[in-house]
Amino acid sequence: MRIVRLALEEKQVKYDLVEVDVFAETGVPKEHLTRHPFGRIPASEHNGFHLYETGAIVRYIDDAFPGCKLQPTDPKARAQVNQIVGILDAYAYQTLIWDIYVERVVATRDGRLANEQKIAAALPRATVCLSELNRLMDDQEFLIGGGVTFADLYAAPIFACFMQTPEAASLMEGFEKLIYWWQRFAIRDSMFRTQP
Ligand SMILES: N[C@@H](CCC(=O)N[C@@H](CS)C(=O)NCC(=O)O)C(=O)O
Repeated sequence: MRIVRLALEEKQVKYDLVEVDVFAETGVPKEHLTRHPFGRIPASEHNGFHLYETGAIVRYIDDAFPGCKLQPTDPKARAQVNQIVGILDAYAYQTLIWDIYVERVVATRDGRLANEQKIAAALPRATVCLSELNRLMDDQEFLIGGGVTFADLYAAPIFACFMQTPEAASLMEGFEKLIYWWQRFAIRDSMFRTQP
């Protein structure tokens, strides 16, 4: 959901946020299933046009509203953005968020023991994710190209959580480009304005 909010903020599109707790003990609120039949977030509505699925929503925002373009027009840069988005969705989200952040930070907050086996098993996968992001990114302020793209918007919410874990310090060692990117991106206005 933060990815969609970041896209709106970066393009300076005004929006109303409706918070839905899809993890509620009582289950996904019934009325939310009309927005998202699979009971997930995010879902969006613009002038009666309803969407769910992050990829569809952010592409619609980028195409339908003025402001900075979040996808490069150069075919190679565009493909690189899509590749990074794919890596984040398919591998980094599960590994860095569910296997490491949720077990290390959320579990403690919820008063349960971390699943150390799950964390240990995730560490090599985390290294592959981080090393690939560091290798594939440009040597600039943003992951790909000279401006914000979907690559940054998909990566930033994951890093905002993962960097809170004690594991992050050693896992990030040596990935200088990625460290520099995160230092710069973490302090953008859009990040402050979308803090959970
Ligand atoms: N393919 C969906 C995935 C959305 C998704 O999994 N959202 C998470 C929150 S980040 C969720 O709603 N999880 C609730 C659940 O797994 O029950 C998308 O890209 O929008």
